[in-house]
Amino acid sequence: MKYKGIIFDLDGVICHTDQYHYQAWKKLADRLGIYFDETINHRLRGVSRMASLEIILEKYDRECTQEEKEAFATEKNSCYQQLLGQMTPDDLGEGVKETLEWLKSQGLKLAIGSSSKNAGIILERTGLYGFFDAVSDGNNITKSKPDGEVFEKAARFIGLAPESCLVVEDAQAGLQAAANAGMDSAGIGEAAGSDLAVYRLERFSDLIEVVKGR
Ligand code: B16
Ligand code: MG
Repeated sequence: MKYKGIIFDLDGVICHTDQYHYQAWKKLADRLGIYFDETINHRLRGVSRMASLEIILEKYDRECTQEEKEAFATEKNSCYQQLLGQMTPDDLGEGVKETLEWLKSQGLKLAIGSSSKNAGIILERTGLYGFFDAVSDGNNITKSKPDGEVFEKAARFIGLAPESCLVVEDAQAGLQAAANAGMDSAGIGEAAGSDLAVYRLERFSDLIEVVKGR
């Protein structure tokens, strides 16, 4: 097989927490009277919490202090975590569990590479806690996607060189991060249409054909 390990983005690839991010940011934006819609939300995919807040504040008619920004981010995160509390294993994307199990049965090392600081909660809620060989997330990085750090660390955690790893991503920032880390990537969802994606997945289970080299 061409790859020895696969590093998965979490939000938008393994499960669809993107809708919860949207609801939580929308609640904050509405409270502050800031215009926010799905198009602006789109720019938040894969980027860190504070970078997401900066994008939302572009439409705010006043300057905020660092303390205010931190309070806003905390407010959004509390709302987001409440929404995450409703998640169950049924929130995994279609074919995700079966495909992950098949990949594992082939001896591939599997890791998470997510910008989220809530990755642990999400994995727990969806029944995947402990399934992956390693989790590299928003808690162990200093630079968020599109920097390659989150994937470089994931590869290090599973003991593999970048060229032996394939990244699966739904966001442009994530595909860029994979390229910056020297890794091939497979795009799913909107990222499937990006020139940066080496492989284009119509569905998650298409990964099986990719690793078989077909
Ligand atoms: P949190 P991913 C990313 O996760 C999300 O796509 C992005 O929208 C979010 O702002 C970021 O995590 C930080 O999340 O506020 O939970 O730390 O796609 O890299 O798995
Ligand atoms: Mg994502």
